[in-house]
Amino acid sequence: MRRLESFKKLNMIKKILGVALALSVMGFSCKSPGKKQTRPTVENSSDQKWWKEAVVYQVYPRSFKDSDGDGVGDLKGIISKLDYIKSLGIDAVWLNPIYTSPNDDNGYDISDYRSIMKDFGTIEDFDALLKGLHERKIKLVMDLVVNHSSDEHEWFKQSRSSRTSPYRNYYHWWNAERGKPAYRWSFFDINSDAWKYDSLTNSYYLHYFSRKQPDLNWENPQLRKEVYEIMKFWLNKGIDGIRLDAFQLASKDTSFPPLPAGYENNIIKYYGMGPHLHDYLQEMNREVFSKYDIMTVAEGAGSSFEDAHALVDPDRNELNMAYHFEGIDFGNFRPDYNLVGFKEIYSRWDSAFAIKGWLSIFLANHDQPRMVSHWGNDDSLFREASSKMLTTFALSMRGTPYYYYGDELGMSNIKFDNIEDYRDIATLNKYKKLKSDGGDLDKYIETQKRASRDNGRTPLQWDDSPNAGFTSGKPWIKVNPNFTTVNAAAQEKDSNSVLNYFRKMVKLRRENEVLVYGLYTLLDKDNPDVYAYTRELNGKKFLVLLNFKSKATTVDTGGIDLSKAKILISNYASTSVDNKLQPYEAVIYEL
Ligand code: TEU
Repeated sequence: MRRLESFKKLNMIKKILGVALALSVMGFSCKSPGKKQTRPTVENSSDQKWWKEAVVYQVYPRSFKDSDGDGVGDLKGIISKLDYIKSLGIDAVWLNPIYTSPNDDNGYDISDYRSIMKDFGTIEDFDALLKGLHERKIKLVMDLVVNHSSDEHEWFKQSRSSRTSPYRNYYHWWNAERGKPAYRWSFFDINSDAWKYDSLTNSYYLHYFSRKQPDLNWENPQLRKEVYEIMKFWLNKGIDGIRLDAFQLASKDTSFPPLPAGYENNIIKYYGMGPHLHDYLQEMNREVFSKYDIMTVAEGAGSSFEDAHALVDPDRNELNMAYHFEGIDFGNFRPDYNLVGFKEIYSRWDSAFAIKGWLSIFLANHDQPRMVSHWGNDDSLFREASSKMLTTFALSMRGTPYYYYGDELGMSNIKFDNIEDYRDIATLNKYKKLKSDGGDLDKYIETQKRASRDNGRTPLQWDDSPNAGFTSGKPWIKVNPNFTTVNAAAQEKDSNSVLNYFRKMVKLRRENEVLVYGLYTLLDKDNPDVYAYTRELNGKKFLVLLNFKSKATTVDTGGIDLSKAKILISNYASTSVDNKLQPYEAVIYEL
């Protein structure tokens, strides 16, 4: 019944948006119905924002560049590569967490929110990094993990010390004399159990992620105030944005009622968008965000368009943008993956945000396998062409592109054969669980070659010297052996390299507002091989053709006249202006 209602609501929203969109394309603006336009325009200059126009480059600090030979990337290492980052043409850097942490989950378990992890350097290094970025006109977005902290955070140490501690309610506790709390599934726990018994106070605490990542209790106004002060600490240093890690999980029904069996297969529906999430975000906006010109983004967007809209509708004063997982979860390692479905997902989300709100576009991040292995083809024959094709997609869609370090080189999955090579708690703990359940471990290792987060966390391949020039010591995780051929130094010298293609594509986006704000229209939607669309703004119209397959194919652009089409970018040395596409060919025409 509830599903039917929300389905009806969704259709209604779709209809309203569809009508509004059609009106705006036909020349009627929602804001000024009398204004006649023949083509879509940016309705209002206040709708134009730097964070919509930015290309965000994600740096995984542990693997970017090590300056002191301990095998772990660090801030000084990033500083030494600022000119490289600048040379990419990107506008903002998103840094994964760099705060003090025991590293149970590579920094996503923070034990002090105001200091820098020893492995990464000092607060002075941070200040120098921020200065270096700003001198190069690059903004910095920090990753803030406040759905949970580390169990080694002072708050948690105090909280667990006694039931009467003033910090007790900073976390979710369940007194054992009430019996065992209703089961909660955990992402990283060896027993998939999010309640951990603590004998010290004869109570259970909640941890949706690992045991060392207890969930913070957002119901507690004192905790919220502390978090806002932490945000101000970094914002007052001059950072330009905040990514809120896993924040859709922050609000919980604290009566912790039993949930239906198998609910963990639809975890966001049950854990996401809890009862007070919007209250918290509105308060956060009032207390913090509204006082700075910053970009704010939450990881996760609930499980429907309504959820996502509510997070980013500018009239609600919560966040600037969100990113949804529907696209990224539909990988080519899934048996049901197909390009028609992929196109349908991106088109559906685009249409839902055509009028209001803003999304990001990403094909990889630190929780995913490498872009080229996931969506393209990492065989040496096609690695370059398919990397460039995917870059064309990520930078020509509407939405702020988040581009993951190393993808600009076409880095691919490392595909470890042995569990000993893995470092990620997600892979390791699932392995342990499977082992104790007597599961098929070989099969598991095979799936991890496609899906493990460690595939995307190997060191950046700078050159062909030992350890790819990442470290003079022993890297914390193995370097992909293909670094001898796939590396930045080699690609600098080659004007047709994946790296130089990325730079060209960033420049094309920067120079053409149509790629940022333009109306997106899908073409040839049932074509199983080609993703084709137009982008249109202020009389400018671009056609994007992307062959997602390793064979030559054709596309039906519905009668678009290509006779005057100008090639703006293409990933092949020779591109014929017609409806034929070579394997993994990508081309953008101006019509
Ligand atoms: O990820 C939250 C999230 O939803 C992930 O659990 C994702 O589904 C998972 O990584 C897939 O294996 C964020 C961070 O991006 C991730 O790196 C952290 O491990 C996690 O939060 C806990 O902080």
